[in-house]
Amino acid sequence: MDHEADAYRTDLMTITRFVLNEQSKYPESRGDFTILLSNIVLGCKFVCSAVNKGEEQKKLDVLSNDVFVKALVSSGRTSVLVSEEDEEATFVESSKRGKYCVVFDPLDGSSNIDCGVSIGTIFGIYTMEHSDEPTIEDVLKPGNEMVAAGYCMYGSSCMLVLSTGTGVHGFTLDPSLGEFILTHPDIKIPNKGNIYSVNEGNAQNWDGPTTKYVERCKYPKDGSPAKSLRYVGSMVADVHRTLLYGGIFLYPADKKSPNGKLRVLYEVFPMAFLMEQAGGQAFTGKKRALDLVPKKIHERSPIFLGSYDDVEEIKALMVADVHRTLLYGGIFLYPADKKSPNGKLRVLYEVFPMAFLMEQAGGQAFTGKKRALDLVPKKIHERSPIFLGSYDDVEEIKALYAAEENN
Ligand code: FDP
Repeated sequence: MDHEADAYRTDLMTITRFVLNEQSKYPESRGDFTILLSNIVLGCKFVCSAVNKGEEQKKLDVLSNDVFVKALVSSGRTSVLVSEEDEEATFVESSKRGKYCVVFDPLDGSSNIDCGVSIGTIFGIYTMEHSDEPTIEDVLKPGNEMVAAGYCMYGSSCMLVLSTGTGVHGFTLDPSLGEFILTHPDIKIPNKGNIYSVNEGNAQNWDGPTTKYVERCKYPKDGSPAKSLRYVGSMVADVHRTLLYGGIFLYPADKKSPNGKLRVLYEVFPMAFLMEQAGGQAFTGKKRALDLVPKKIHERSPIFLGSYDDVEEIKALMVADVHRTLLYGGIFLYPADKKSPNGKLRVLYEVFPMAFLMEQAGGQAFTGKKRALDLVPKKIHERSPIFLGSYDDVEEIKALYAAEENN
């Protein structure tokens, strides 16, 4: 008899026991998080059972949302809820309020329900840092302020993947016990994977770096084998596979959807949080995904997430547009236009650093009016038109602007 294996099998680490253990490391904690989580778990068990019964999509969407909202409100531990299903945020009545805010998609990937493909619930949790009346600002916060995030996947088994900021842990629902049991402790994503996951049907509308990246997945230049394409079209399933096997999942910007498709608060942030906790990365095409500051609760963002090295590659391609100019000369421009009189690029963290590099490399950076580095931004996310690159090339555009001014 294998006593060691038996000892493991009989020492059932339920999700509640796991969170209580974590909580005991913080003497000041009063069990609020455990209570909140047990209500999220209840919602997941309900959805799992409804999915298994084969409820139709429309009914399931509404049912799942109702169950989660009611469970979260009745936990007495929440103040603001944001659900994919509800246009407005829910502000919990004062007698039932608690210190947490939960953002969630009760049934993500729901267009897959009627054909039995895996779908899931995604959630992220913030804490309120004040005891005043809750406002929408309590959830319009960057993902790096989340205290926990996770998803539950309803597939061949029902699995809940959770991070409270100390690694990523997977719990599988044992239907006979009705409990989520720890089956995948401390999940780490491989540093590099051999799978890419994207809706290639949108390829004709992608930008240059995204096209180039996917091309490289198929025709690697370094002699490595081509990556396999896997795309379920259900975020939880695609991200779960990426987390376990490595590789990259992307839903990039395209000409038709400049912000991509996926929602910042309850899709991008929770998955980015889990990826980072598992040793991977999540990038928007411009910056670390968790550093986004959403302005609206249903805001979208492009996303590239997965294995550290794979995401590093797309990051390099995204900055390569400017890098190429630096190495080979020529000019890079993102000018003003009638629709965007200030162009698109942000002064503080796009224009200034690149202008600094150009000047240090002997080139120039010009806004159409003045030396870019002489701008004095009035707002942190201010934009400016920019022309940067080889000294003489920028000189030419400066002359054209000067001539126009003199006319
Ligand atoms: P769905 O439309 O089925 O709800 O954001 C929702 C989502 O699914 C994600 O789960 C999934 O990754 C993505 O949309 C799929 O989008 P495409 O159909 O455009 O590929």
